[in-house]
Amino acid sequence: MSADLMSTSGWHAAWLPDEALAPLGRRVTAVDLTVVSASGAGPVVAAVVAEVRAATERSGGRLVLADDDVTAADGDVRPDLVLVLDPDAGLPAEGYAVERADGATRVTASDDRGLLYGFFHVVRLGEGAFDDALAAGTHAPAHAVRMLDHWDNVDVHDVMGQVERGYAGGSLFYADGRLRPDLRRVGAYARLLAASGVNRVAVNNVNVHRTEAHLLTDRLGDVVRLAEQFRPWGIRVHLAVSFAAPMTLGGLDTCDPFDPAVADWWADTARRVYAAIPDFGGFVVKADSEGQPGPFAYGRTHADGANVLARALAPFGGTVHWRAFVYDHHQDWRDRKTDRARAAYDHFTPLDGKFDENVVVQVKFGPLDFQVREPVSPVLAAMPRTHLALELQVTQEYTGHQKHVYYLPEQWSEILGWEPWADGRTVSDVARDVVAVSNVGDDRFWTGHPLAQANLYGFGRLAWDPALSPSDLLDEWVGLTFPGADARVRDVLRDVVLGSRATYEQYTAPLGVCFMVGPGHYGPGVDFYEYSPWGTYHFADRDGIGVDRTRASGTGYSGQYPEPWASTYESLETCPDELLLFFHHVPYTHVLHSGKTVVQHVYDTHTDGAARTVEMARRWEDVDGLVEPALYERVGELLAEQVRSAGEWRDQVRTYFWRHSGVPDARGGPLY
Ligand code: GCV
Repeated sequence: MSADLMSTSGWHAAWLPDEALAPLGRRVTAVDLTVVSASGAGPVVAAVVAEVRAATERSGGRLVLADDDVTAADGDVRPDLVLVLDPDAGLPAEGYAVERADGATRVTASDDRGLLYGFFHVVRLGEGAFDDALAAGTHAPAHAVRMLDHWDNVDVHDVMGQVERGYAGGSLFYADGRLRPDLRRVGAYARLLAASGVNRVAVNNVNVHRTEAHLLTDRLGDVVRLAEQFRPWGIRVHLAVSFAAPMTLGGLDTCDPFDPAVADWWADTARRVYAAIPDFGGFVVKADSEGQPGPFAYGRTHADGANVLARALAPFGGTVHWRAFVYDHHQDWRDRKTDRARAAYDHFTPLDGKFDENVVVQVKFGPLDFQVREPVSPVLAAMPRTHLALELQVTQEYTGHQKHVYYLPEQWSEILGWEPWADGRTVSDVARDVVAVSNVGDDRFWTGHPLAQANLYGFGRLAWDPALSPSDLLDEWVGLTFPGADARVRDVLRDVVLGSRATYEQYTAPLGVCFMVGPGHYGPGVDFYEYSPWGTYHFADRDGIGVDRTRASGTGYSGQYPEPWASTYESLETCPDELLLFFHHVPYTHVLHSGKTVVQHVYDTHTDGAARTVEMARRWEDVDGLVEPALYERVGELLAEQVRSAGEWRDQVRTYFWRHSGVPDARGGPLY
């Protein structure tokens, strides 16, 4: 462990400690801007050059800036690494080619961001980047838009705080009701994101409150300043806007998308935004959802609503990310017909083909809300004539509030690789963009739980290459974050982190039951949502449990899937165990494919999952003295909380099933 894991700035260096750049920094790197002169190359190239300069100054290597043939540029100095920006190289946007020849590694890109990502590719490889066995290849992102949405408020919200669903302290951007005067940490954040592959950031909460609405107009200067921090790292900023802005900010008496004055207001506003931020990314909109205004008030569709904003942005190349998270949050638990899971599909699929080219419909990965286990949203398979974004959550709203170790790439790679038609086409193939809600705050470790950094890093990397395995990704993150650490650190981290998604699922809501969470979405609350207006999730009675979402006898939700999934989910015979209670209401004694009854499965998984957290906490003690003390202590404290909380989950869920079913635990564990 080294003290430099904590940078002198006071925040943790995450996956870019100086040591991680040392293999490059010890060598001679030539940056070849033959075609694009260094002065005309722009801020991204300048950032790459500054990175190389800083790394070589720290570690004793050398930077050679060449504007012609670099091998001859500096007498007899032969570069170990040549970074080439050549717009005529014919490489894909943001992509780069890597090759090793004559004792030098050469990275070529056709655009500045390609150069940036090529540079970080070299950093990731460490010493391996200078190995003559280095494989040649071209790398390019699978998704052109890899975006983090911040649910940050400027003003502290009375219920949701500074960052809605944030578990890592305050906002990096805002404090005391305004933009932070010192934005150096935002620049450091942007650099970390660039190294992971993220290229877009939305800088405010999709629930746009009064103060935040003004970021679009008279507080636009704040967005300008944020964009300045992100720009050198190839990241464009987006803004969440309120559909009612023409009224609340513009003084109009309507926000009807068919009213010409409304369209003019949006067009004029977009013009002003682009005058101030020429590379502005666009708007993110939550409309007709959980109290946010939207086009329904005027009898218009979501396509009508999205398109009026899209037309304002189109002349400048901007995009509207329009969220499909539209459902009735004033349900009556007595009404057994309404099924929240159906809502996004019912609202949006009839509009397929009606959205403008620069609208992206942003779809949560599941039909409900970022649960531990949901089927993948059928909307993703049902809008072939619409650009779609897959929305994930890095912030651990339902997955342990960054107090529990929950390695999200294990869930995301399952989702990205899911085949809606079981024919080789994946979710990653149908979703043009990949978006996730950020898990970052002003916490010293950025993410509250230091190990949750692996989720943030993993998001960018998977959005770039969905085929990366979560296990390889973890090794990559460990290699960068703990460079030169004792081999035991890697082994312990693998033991603690890999499989943590399955462990969390074991001790929380079983078999695809959702929302068994308590207030704030933390800890067990088996019936907390059951009689609430937000939807009903398990229908447990003395005979059985689960939501009947079949076409035959239930809400018909299974019919929203294409084949073979519509039939697979419909039938008790073929429905996968882990989703059984999402699709079916069954007796407690129903026998799973695993051979266990539902109730015994619940008893066993909860006992085993909670026991596993004890092992995780024990295993962490093996790195005492091998990692920075502050990080060791933080993880240790949080693991203790995870053990406590998992025990609470275990006892409440097991006891609930015992009291409802009357079936004893065959393994004889305690029931209360
Ligand atoms: C930003 C869930 C969360 C809300 C969030 C909403 C959304 O309902 O609990 O805090 O609001 O999702 O995605 O818009």
